[in-house]
Amino acid sequence: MSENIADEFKGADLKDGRLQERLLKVVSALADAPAASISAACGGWAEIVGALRLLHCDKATPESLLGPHREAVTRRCADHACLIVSQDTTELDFTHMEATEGLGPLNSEQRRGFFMHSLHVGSEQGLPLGILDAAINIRDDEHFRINSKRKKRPIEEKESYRWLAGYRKTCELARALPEGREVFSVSDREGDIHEVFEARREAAAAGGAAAHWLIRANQDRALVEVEGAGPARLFAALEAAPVLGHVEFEISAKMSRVTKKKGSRVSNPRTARRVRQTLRMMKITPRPPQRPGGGKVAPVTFWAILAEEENPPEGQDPLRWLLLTSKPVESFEDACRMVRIYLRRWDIEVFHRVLKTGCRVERIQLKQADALIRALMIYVVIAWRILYLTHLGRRCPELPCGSVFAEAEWKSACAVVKRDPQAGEPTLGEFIGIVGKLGGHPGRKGDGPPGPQRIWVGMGRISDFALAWETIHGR
Ligand SMILES: [Mn+2]
Repeated sequence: MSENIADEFKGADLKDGRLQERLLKVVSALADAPAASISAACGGWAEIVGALRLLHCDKATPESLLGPHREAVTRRCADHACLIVSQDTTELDFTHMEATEGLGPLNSEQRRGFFMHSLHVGSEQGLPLGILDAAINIRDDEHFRINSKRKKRPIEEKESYRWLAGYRKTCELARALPEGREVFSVSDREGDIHEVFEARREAAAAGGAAAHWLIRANQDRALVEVEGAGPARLFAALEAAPVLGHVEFEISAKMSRVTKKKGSRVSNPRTARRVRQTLRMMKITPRPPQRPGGGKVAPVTFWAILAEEENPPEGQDPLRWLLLTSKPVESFEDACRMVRIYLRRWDIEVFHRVLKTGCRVERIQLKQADALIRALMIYVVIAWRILYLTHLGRRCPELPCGSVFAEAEWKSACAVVKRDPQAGEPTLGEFIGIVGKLGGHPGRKGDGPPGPQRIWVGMGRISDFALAWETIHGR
């Protein structure tokens, strides 16, 4: 259960034995005493960054740094029947870190930074298993200038290749798993690209397992006309389809916060509520797009589900998603399952939030973008560990907390919070409550368990307590 953070970096192929040793030393210094596991990583990240200053070395590529973690993800995945790989892009803004060289424009030339396209892997039940990929894209200034002047082909369109690359990496994971595992690649509206629809057929033709895809539709695609069928456009066709039934789920208020883009108008903040959506479903064949050069693109047949909230509370926008999937949807239950899998996509938003707000990666001060990216690869793993721990605290609260935390951590924190240095070992659930409390979670009835951000802050404090504890009591 207590997987060590150092294990996530063991065997990093840095093509330099000394560098490799240094990386492991840094990471395992944190993983040994005083803080054996998670808070080691949290409390000691200044140390990691310090060490990364030494890693201004081309041999430590982002690929090689994340390699062992990726292997650990694959190993963990083998224990689960269904894996959900969500992909999404997040912007990392270093505009105010003037000293950093090698950054690119974000949505304007004045805003500097880069983009990260992540692949977050979780089980169908929501256990976070790791980050399969974190691909960095630094925009080229000249290219950006030409593109924004011409307004002919937005730069985003060219960058849409990342969704296809993400799907292919998800297929690689599917092929590396034991037989019988089901793997889904999930994305929001940005990922609505015909190339991805085609890619499953390509992957299947290449032999071995291929991942399914589940994508929220963005384009109102023209459909191949079928005699006697209804309207020939995607959205109208789904609206005209018969009602299959209703699906219900809870959403939290936070689910709207991160979807707003910087500088854009913020719509009604969403309230936490129970959502009831009406489901409609259809098998569809969109008309394939025209490719430059007139090459023929074969049509692809797949399934579409319209999930629509009919009675949202006053002042709230209805939740309405049109979902596309390669997974055959043959029943009402199948359609409900696709909606639930789509809801799991939320986990990647939380991951990005922990990375940015919790780990504050946008405040890292390093002279070169390359070094920044190396540091980021380590924070990616640390952010995942926070989510993993938060999840375990909720799902396995009865575990003894010593299975995840070092003795000095739980003993010192209990001494502070309970004002009783002799307190016995709490359960994981109870201890996560204590961590949250130290992180500013009010912990009143009805507040629910603490979220990853509170856990993050609480961990930082506990690592200091643990250090003091060890100084007084010895190891
Ligand atoms: Mn997105």
